[in-house]
Amino acid sequence: MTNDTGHSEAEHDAVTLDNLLRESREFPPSERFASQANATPDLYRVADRDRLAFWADQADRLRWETRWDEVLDWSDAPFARWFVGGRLNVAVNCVDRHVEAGHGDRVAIHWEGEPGDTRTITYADLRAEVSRAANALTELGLRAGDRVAVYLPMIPEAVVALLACARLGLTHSVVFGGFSAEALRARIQDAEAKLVITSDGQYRRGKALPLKSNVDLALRDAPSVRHVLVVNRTGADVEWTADRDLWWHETVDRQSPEHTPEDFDSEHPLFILYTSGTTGKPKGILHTSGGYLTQAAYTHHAVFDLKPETDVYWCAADIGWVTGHSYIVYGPLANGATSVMYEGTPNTPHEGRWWEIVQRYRVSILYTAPTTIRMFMKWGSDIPANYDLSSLRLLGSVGEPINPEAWIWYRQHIGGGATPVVDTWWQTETGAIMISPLPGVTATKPGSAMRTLPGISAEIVDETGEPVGPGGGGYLVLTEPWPAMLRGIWGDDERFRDTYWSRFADRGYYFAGDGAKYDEDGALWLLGRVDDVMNVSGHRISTTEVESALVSHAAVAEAAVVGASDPATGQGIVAFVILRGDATEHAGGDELVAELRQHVATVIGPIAKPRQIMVVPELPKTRSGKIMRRLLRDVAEKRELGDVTTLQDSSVMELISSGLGKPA
Ligand code: 6R9
Repeated sequence: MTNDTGHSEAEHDAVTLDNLLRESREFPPSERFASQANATPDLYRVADRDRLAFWADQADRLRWETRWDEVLDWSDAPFARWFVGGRLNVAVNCVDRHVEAGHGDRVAIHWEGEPGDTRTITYADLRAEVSRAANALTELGLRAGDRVAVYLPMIPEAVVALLACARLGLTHSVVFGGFSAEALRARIQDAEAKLVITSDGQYRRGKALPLKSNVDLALRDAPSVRHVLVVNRTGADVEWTADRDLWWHETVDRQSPEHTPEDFDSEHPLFILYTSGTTGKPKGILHTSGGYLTQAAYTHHAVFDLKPETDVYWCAADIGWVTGHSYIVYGPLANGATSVMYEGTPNTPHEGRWWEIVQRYRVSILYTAPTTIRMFMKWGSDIPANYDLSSLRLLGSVGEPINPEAWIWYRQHIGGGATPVVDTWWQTETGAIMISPLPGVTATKPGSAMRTLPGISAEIVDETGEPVGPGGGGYLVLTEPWPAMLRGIWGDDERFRDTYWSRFADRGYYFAGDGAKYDEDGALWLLGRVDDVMNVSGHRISTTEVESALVSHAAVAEAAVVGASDPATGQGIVAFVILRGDATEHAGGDELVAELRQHVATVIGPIAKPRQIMVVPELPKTRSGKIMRRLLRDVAEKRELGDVTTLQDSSVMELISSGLGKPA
């Protein structure tokens, strides 16, 4: 299930994505935008002159109870310490200090539920709610350093839960509400969470779906959990375990709205967020407090040009994704922004739902993913044309490379042909945006993330770590530590070094796992993952994870999974399976294939359901027994086969391609 052909796979990716680089259109910033922009060209110069002094200036965006003595301690690399000796409270920075500065009446969150119910939460309301929740968690016996799993839909309590954890120094671990009970269990077990915060159910596509029932399943084997705090969202019947389960409204609402915060070390753990790796077990990416919040706040200010008094900002991500952490919760709230938060799907009850929301709240900044933009393109430009979108002044994209055509469509049909579009590259591991145009400064090319932000150092290097010049392609690396960088993988230092720091160990570079290329003008183009992690609608799913799920089904002997490029979702999951001897009589049977797809959805979550499953007699393997996914991808993408010389038995490809692998 692993492979040893990483290098040739990267070259292969570079070739297939080469057509992205034919882009010659360029959009310089308008005078009007530039004259009011938060970012200035000077930022690059200041940061280049003295990087650490630049970051120290950015840290001054925050309120520190004790100032730091040293900006960066890199003596124990790759374990960084930023703003050493500094102490702060993250929740106070996101909430209380805005109230104290006289902005208690400013709306923090305009929330809209899928059924159409709404809530308006000011900074003063948020302070009261976070304080109540913090008092409740204290009453439940939680103490700084304990882990709390959060498994919630996009409701205000999700934001409140995260901030209450931050306020108490508890480490939250958000698990996406679309993940299965199995996935939840693995994450709870790994972090040894003491509390799970969930809801009875969630609204999706006009239906109330259960959520707590997954928690009940997960907790059959998760002895660390003492309590489950349940938000009443849908009113559905739920099973109840006495002494363990508690209603949010009974436990939180009766608490005092006053809570005296403590301060915590700059390096106090803030959250763990699990992300796919190249082996089956998800990695718990660990983030800490001071450096993370500094970079989240700075990037949110500079890249989104936020003016807290006048902007209405909407990051339409889920809180279970790192984008939700940094750009729904921590960045915007640290900056005192007014945000929109929407619970449901974009086509419930109609395909204009988002644009209705933009019109209603006069949204000025919108941040979403290319997969969503492509879906809107498919639905047609006449839908957004029915709404007044003139309030929009900046658009952002994140999650995967944005195709130039989607970029152009986004700017034209959503941005009225006038707004800057910022394509932002970053990862769960980087914590905050790393590569992006600066609106008002950078002339953008559709499809390019352009260049590293001031204060960030990246390179594109070849196999040996040598930087490639203009026009060259290779591996994206980060060459200097940055404040929001991950501090490790929860409970697995070795895997942390191995995954990110061993590839270019002699140079001390962080290996991002993405291929990238400079065009002749030096603009940076991301080319997708070079490892075995797929990107499906912006979700990272490892091939191994899906393979393991397939192999866990009684009928499957062996499985190989590849991400094939897909016009709608970026990549689609295509699986090749070898059936067990006694199952071969249904070989290729539609029923079995349907069952296998469902099985993967149950084990990992619906997002990981393969688009296609082909039953094959053999899998292509190298001499050392490793599957050559590159060839399977050729089949999945209906291309001519690449080099087969390292195959153990080259005839297997004929077997697979000749139709024995019946597409289903
Ligand atoms: C924030 C986020 C990280 C991976 C990353 C890369 C891809 C994200 C991108 C992009 C091209 C962009 N990615 N943004 N690729 N252009 N603007 O997505 O975090 O879920 O950890 O995924 O997503 O491949 O390595 P995460």
